[in-house]
Amino acid sequence: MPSHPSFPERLKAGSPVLTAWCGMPDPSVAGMLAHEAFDAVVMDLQHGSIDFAAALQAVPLIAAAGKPSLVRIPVGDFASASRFLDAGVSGVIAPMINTIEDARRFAAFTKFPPVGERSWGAYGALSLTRLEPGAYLQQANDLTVSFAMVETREALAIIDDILAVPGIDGIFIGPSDLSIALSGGKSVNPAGAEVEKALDHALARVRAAGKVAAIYAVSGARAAQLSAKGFHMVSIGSDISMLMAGAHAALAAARG
Ligand code: 3PY
Ligand code: MG
Repeated sequence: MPSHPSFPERLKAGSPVLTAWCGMPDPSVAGMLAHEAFDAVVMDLQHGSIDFAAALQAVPLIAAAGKPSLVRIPVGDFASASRFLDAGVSGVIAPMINTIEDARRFAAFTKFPPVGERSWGAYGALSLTRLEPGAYLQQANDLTVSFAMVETREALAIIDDILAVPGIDGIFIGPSDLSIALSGGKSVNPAGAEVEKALDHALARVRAAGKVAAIYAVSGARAAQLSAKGFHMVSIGSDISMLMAGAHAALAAARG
């Protein structure tokens, strides 16, 4: 069933959810990656070149492969978060959540009352979940996951407060931006010692809050390390990096 009412439960089920990460502009790329052995597909509207319309079109393609879809919205674009939930995504990742007010506003747009202020109009989600409107209204807040990105010193310092905001289901670490922040802008090193220490701290705080922790990994090998650390969801590389890696490997083999 393509509705994924169990996505939040799946996140806590034990083995980490491994997601594809798509930024290429054609929705069929996300649809095709959904047929690979990923557990879910994330579309990146912050840094990818996929736009709102293409990402919306990808949602039913991903669902047709029996997989949940998630989106990373552009910074502060909480209205799009609601529209993607209306279309039937199972999760939204909001970058640069650096204040409690950011977290509250994000939750307001992604959760129905009494938790938030999400407005009614979930037409794609009703189709994908096969739920009647009343049932969807009652269940929606628990069927979808709102991830606040923690990727600055400010966010790290108030991680407990972000996790305590009603409607924030978990945090998603951006290790590259975090490494830039922790080095005072000197370097980008998403697997450096300072980031590693911050990840351990963040994971401990998430566990204490009983919520979920997700992170971006630049490669499959890094994803294995982060899964072993205990992240509930790990997003791997990107469609474009996989395309380039495949091209390099094929050309290296062809040229001996
Ligand atoms: C980061 O590492 O900063 C991210 O946002 C992941 O793409
Ligand atoms: Mg980032």
